[in-house]
Amino acid sequence: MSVLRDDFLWGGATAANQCEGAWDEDGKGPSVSDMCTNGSHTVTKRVTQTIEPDTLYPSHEAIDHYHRYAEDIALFAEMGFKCYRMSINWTRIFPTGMESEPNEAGLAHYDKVFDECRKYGIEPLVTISHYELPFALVQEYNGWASRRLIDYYMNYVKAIFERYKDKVKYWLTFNELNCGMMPLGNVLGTGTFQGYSGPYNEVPDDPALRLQALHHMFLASAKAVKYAHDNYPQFKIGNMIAFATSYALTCNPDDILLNQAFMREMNWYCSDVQVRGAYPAFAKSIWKKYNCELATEPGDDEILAEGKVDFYTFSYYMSTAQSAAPTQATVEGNLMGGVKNPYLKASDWGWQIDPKGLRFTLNELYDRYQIPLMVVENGLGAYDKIEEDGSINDDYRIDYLRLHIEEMKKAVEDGVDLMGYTPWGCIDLVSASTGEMAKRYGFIYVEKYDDGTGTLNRRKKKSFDWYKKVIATNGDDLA
Ligand code: BGP
Repeated sequence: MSVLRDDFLWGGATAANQCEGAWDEDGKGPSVSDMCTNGSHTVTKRVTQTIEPDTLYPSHEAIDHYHRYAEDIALFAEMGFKCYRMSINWTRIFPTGMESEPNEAGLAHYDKVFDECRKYGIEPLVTISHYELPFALVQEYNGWASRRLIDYYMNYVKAIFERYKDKVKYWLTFNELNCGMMPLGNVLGTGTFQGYSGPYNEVPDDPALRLQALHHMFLASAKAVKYAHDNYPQFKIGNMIAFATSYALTCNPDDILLNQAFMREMNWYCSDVQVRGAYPAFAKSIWKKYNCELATEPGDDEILAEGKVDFYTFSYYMSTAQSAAPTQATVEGNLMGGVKNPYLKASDWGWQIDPKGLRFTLNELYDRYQIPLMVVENGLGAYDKIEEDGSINDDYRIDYLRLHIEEMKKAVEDGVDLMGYTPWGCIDLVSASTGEMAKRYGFIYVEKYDDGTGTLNRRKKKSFDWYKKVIATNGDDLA
């Protein structure tokens, strides 16, 4: 008997900007991701204000999912997916974000994608905004720094809710909202890089402005939740946090306090607002730390209170540690900082692998919030090799996923209400942090390479059949 629910949402996750390509087709406008060049583990990708000639912008073609969605979804169905987490590219629906009417060609595209999912009984889980802010809103308003964006976001939300009300039940308001807590979030998260060109992690940073931008995003998220609850009672709306699990490096009280502050700032600040509908008490200390005089309007508290999410989702790849001692070596990772944990090994990209940290995190979250949880990103970015016989033996990926699923099951036995699991990049796609293709996560290999070449053909990796068996046994057979 599986410890997981009978209706457990097994599946995989992608984002439009990292897989669709067709960046300027059928009326689509440029998004913030379309202004990012390629990069690598060692060379930081750049953001540009105009499209530079002879420069590779990986999102422009990506893996061409826009034209190959039917083939890709058929492969997901073959693995037995119950759920496909994907995003709608905002700029297909509103090319600049500021139009009053949506672009019919863009809307029609996602009708086809959702119909294709439904054909196989796959439940779409749609991220409304996954690093796809219309670039025009950066040029015009400096992104979410402006309160005006709440209305533009709501125009978009209303258009897609109404259009897809019979096809989509599960929605996430913003991908990894808490990346706005980090300087790295300026480009893909808050869109606060008006006029800036250069390495995407070196945008002149104004933490107070990011906190203000986040306030606008909290309001936008809450309004979307309330609008759904009022008009589409069948919908379930979740948040999405890049969970930065962190431990005190030692039991030195200085490390403990530092870690507590880190967890509050990186995780609980955004989570508490979206789940509890109000800023936590410690928010004041964060505003003070960053000299932020948060500009609010009468009624904001009510908006937040009325927009509590129905379920909590997060990405989990790694954990980190905090030390008050200045000499510790630091770690790399998706958005987070911290020091090396001597008990953990790291991936090729320096992300510290910590399956038990997933059990810890699920328990921490459920203790705090008591609402259904879902792991909507997890996985191992790795170099894959095609053998002479054409096979790809990604045992390292199977090991990573197996260990995480085992810990997920233990968390369920601990009492956590877990809805589902959608590992990241179920098909190889462009890396968000580096712009590479070489950092692969998929069960499906895509013949696309870092120089932009490749046939774009798909082939199954060893993990494909493994995951199919995992789903078929509802997680019982992980061998
Ligand atoms: C998360 C993002 C995804 C994704 C993933 C893996 O932060 O939500 O968009 O790409 O991390 O990160 P990367 O692509 O940098 O390896």
